[in-house]
Amino acid sequence: MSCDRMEQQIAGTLDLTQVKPYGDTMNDGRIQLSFTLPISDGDRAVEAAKEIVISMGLSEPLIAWHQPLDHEFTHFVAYGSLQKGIDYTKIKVSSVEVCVMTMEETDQFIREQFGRKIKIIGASTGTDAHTVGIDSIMNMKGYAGHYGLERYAMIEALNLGSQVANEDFIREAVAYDADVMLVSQTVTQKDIHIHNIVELVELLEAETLRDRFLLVIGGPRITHELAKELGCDAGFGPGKYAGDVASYVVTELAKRWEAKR
Ligand code: B12
Repeated sequence: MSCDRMEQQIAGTLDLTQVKPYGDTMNDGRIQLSFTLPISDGDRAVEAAKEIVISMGLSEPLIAWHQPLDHEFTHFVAYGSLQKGIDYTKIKVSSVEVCVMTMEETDQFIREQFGRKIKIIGASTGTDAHTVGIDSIMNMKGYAGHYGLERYAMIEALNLGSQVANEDFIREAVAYDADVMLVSQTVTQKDIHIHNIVELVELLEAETLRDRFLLVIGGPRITHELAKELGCDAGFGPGKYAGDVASYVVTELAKRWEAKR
């Protein structure tokens, strides 16, 4: 079947105002989920798992797999069908909108627009000990085939590592004369990431430094929307790499420089 033909068929059955999960056929609403119950494995446990699936608003529950984790806990893989769809046409998200450039294009852009290297400082701040996220953006090697900022000829990158106090981060950023501050936040227990970022923004504001830096945050539960809400310039989550950040940063800095001229 040609792609056009397939698209027509999908167009005939797919209603974007009522989108449901796809299992075997369009609109069947079939989903797979897994969970653990604090009960012993057995026939009663399987029945309980089916009721859990129904209590989630799913119909046609099927327990495809169950296994005791120990005497009192059982893990289940279940299927069920969702009856209600969602209106995809009404969904709006706020995300960083920028044309992503290659490393070479970014370097060339910096040469032409600024005539000097752009300085970027980064850290995983507060008590957060996770470094892999900030390393993946900043380190030479990068992540998943995407080189990090240290590799860019026209970017000077300083990675302070993890557990950097906000006060120290600001002091280092000033001493480095950074253009951009990058913050990584991985732990989100008790909203620690939010408190941490709010504190950083407040400290920057108190020292009238907020406008001096482009402030970009990232991490597994960071969205652009959240970043803006917290007073940052941009936010990046999973699936974003050095190229996305570099492209955003240089484009935004160029806009600001242009506005000041
Ligand atoms: C490795 C790891 C550790 C290692 C960290 C080693 C290191 N040097 O980083 C160690 C063992 C030390 C560790 C410790 C802890 N961990 Co841990 N850890 C993980 C694990 C397995 C992987 C994280 C990771 O490296 N991901 C890979 C990176 C590349 O992904 P990423 O961070 O999302 O980064 C991407 C984007 O988010 C984005 N990004 C990230 N940062 C930035 C920054 C900027 C500026 C930008 C633009 C983009 C960006 O770009 C990256 C590439 O796309 C996760 C579970 C998991 N599978 O995710 C748990 C996890 C993150 N850890 C967790 C916890 C709870 C802890 C501990 C608190 C455990 C404990 N009780 O001691 C401690 C932390 C102590 C502390 N003070 O922080 C929880 C966090 C739960 C939560 N939501 O709060 C997780 C989710 C595990 C879990 N399911 O419970 N951990």
